[in-house]
Amino acid sequence: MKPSESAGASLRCAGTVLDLSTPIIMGVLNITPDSFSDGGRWLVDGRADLDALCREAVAMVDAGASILDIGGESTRPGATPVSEQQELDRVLPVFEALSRECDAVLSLDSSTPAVMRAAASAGAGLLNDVRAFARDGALEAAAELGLPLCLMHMQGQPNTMQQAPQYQDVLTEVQGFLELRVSACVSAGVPRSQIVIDPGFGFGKTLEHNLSLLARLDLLAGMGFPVMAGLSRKSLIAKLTGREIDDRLPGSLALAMLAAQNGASILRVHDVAETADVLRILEAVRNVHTP
Ligand code: 7PJ
Repeated sequence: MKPSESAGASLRCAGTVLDLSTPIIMGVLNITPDSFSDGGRWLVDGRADLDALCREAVAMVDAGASILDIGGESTRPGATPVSEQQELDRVLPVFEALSRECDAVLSLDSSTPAVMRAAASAGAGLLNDVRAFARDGALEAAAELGLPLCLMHMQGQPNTMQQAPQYQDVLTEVQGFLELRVSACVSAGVPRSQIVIDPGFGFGKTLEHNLSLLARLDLLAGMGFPVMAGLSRKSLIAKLTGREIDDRLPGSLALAMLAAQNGASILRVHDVAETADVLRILEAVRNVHTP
């Protein structure tokens, strides 16, 4: 089995170097009332429950997460838009607390330049944007902050993206979009070595589109950037297995294995300990010496 094309890559995350020579895990912490899987879990009267979050964050890190992804905007289809102030109120205290309490790279899941700047000051080590830094001012802010960036592909906007996703050729179009965003980043002064790409599973994609992207994730890995894959608990699992959200762990693990095998370097997941087992098994098979 071949490791990813970008094996050997590393990311410089505000004081920590993330080694991507084998796939690593990003644990998801959504500080929102309405995210599809952990929505409402961490918010009490509109504010983050910091004690509970710190316990969960430490548990995720102990279980094998190298990165924690913290977001204050739900991007599920039909989610209510969030204001800049609401996003700040939700995530900033979390960055402040977790940068003291836990030993992982903290990633911000946001498209909003002011939130990027504030989170970076409060300890963020990576910026993850489902809109690939296309919002006004986002790319400038990101380039100035000097953190690694994850560029994700999305067709359309969250509230309508799942209505009728359409592609002539999903692989070529996603790849073309990511190439354009990489060029924009490089022109803005972001080093190529600080860029991560992500096909955006479930963001303006039918089941068929998601499966094509997963089956040929090696093509994206071949672009020479580490690939992030977010498949955990997503609705493609429901379409394939009929399972409700709480019963999607087996499907999530199968998808995590396939993504890592096909070249993903960062797995964005809710179930960290279970995904860590998957990666242990994959690495053992990759490292076995066969005649
Ligand atoms: C993704 C994400 C993903 C990246 C979400 C959820 C839905 N960021 N943010 N990739 N999905 N980079 O919590 O699963 O797939 S929000």
